[in-house]
Amino acid sequence: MSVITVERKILQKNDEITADIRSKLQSKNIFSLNLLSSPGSGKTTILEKTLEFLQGKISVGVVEGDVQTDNDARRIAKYGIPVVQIVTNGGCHLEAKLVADALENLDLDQIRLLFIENVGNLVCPASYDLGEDKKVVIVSTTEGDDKPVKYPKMFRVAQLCIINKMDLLPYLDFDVERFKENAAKINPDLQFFEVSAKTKQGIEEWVKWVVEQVD
Ligand SMILES: Nc1nc2c(ncn2[C@@H]2O[C@H](COP(=O)(O)OP(=O)(O)OP(=O)(O)O)[C@@H](O)[C@H]2O)c(=O)[nH]1
Ligand SMILES: [Mg+2]
Repeated sequence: MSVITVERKILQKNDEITADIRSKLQSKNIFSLNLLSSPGSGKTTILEKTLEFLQGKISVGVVEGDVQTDNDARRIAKYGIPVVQIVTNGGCHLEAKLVADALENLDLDQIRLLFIENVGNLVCPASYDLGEDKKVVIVSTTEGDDKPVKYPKMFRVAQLCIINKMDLLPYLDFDVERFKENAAKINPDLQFFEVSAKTKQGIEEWVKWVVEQVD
């Protein structure tokens, strides 16, 4: 009983900070995306390829979330864009307070598009809004096409779904149509992109969608 009460309070506090982040980003006219997936589905690699396409077009900022290391922030920094690494020290998701602190370290007047790469985890991050405009769930073909029904909350809260590692399809049992059907059972409004961050297949279409949101 008391555990449930504490959990509700934590989420309530998160929602309060989320509202502050949302109004701050709106006042600066910044469009923001929260990238969510299991560990290793390709969040950072998709981000890297996206930044290649966006270079010189839109000013981007990135908040990286990881349990340990600043590896991902270093990968993103190579593109010469502002990036802040949050290390959760064991925490399995980003919370609004952490993102609010990270945003203090970015010059929001210089950014039109903000990516937040969440901690790799298909469960906990689904419960924490971060003040983002949209949530993007990324699933790679190596994970199996039943993930939407096994981890429904993530697919319920997301607006977009990127299916990554399409280049590996010939070696796997992953059925793209079955995956989409499973996802549609949870969230009929989910919009899909099929990409390979490795070969860049589908990245241009995804980037086009991103640019349209910012314009
Ligand atoms: N074959 C193939 N490999 C990929 C693709 N995208 C990413 N990878 C590989 O998958 C591994 C994990 O990619 P990351 O981009 O680091 O994954 P992530 O989701 O950011 O991982 P975490 O931040 O640790 O949760 C790396 O070895 C990538 O090179 C793809 O489209 N095809
Ligand atoms: Mg990563």
